[in-house]
Amino acid sequence: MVNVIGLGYIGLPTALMMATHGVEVVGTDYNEELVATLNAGHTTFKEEGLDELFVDALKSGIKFTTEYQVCDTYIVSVPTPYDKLDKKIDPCYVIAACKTVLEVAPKGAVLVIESTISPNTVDRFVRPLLIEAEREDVKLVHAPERIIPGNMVYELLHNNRTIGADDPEVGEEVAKIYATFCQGEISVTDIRTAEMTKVVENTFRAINIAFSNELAKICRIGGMDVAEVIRISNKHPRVNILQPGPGVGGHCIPVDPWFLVGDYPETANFIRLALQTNAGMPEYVLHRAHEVMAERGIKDASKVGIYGLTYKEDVDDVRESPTLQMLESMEEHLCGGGVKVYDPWVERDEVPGQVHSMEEFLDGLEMVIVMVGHSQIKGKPEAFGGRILIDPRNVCGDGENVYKL
Ligand code: SAJ
Repeated sequence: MVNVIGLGYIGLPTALMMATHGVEVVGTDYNEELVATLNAGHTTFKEEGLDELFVDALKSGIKFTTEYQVCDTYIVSVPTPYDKLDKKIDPCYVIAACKTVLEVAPKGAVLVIESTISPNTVDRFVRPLLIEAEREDVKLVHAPERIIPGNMVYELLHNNRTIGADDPEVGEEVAKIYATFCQGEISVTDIRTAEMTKVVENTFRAINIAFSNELAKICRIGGMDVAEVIRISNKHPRVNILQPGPGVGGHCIPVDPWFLVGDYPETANFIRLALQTNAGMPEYVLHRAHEVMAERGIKDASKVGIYGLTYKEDVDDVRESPTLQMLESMEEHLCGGGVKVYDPWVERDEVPGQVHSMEEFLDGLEMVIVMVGHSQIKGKPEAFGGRILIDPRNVCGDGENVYKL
């Protein structure tokens, strides 16, 4: 039996996927409300294909509880909060979960950590727990996740995976559990390499996006269309530039590369610069909006609204979102407070000026900053009723009222 600890964005779909592929699974979360919701037959976040998978997993007998189970394999997928000032992860939840596992795990159990951790976290924080608890019989594994919000169910089935283990035989055993559903290639390696690959993958993406954001700025100064430049450059067989945008959000791409900068501050200069470039984009878009306001004679900031609050399209996750970063920087410049914000994916109240329908949002606005390209509006600029659009994600087509980055 597998006990998945932490039933959030990663743990829940992973537990469901295992359960629907013949693995006996119990999902554990310390949040009683979340467990009650799952036991009442409801999922806890929106994700393509998740509800269907949930129904199938219930039929396959998955159980949800707040208790840790006695079983052979534990998969820890609790969040790893990030200290914004320190630029380091805080492994407190991973440590707490591992400690509890060590209290209940039978001799020789396998403890798999799926949570994103910075390189050396297992050596620095988890291994000492085993020594302290006199539980060196427990076998440690790190199996970092790679699924992308918005396409999680598909990617769980199809992505390649990495399994880092002290003992390659244990790595192969864990690989067999993942192979029940994973159709990708599973690479077995050591724990430090697995920790590093996870951070490297997200750093690669952060740098690529930073490059395209810098290209957008260069093209603006040079009077060129960055989308066209990137489209044609990407026709080269060895070039694959990502898209510029209003900033980089989520709990991974703007966060994980800082682990390398934090641990290797003298060396990771290029990575630091990429992160700073991305972090400056919400401010750059705001500056662009002010330019257009001046050009179009809009003097009253209350005529400008922000569409999109999530960190990217068609997800309900707002963590580190460029819109939140922009609102923060508006507050610093004392021009925030009450700017209208609308996001069809976010029903809960997240920010002061938030409204909950497109109609209410557009009422009284002359200009909209389109921060997220949700399907609701992608390729449909008419959804904004002819208002002036600032379109940093290039999702509103061309027109005299559409201003790109
Ligand atoms: N973004 C751009 N331009 C692009 C692509 C993305 O500006 O061309 C922005 C998005 O709008 C968003 C941010 O970057 O604000 C991050 O979004 P994303 O879709 O690139 O990535 P995440 O954070 O949803 O998921 C990433 C993925 N990592 C990689 O692709 C290397 C995913 O596979 C990981 O599992 C996930 O991080 C994670 O949990 O680490």
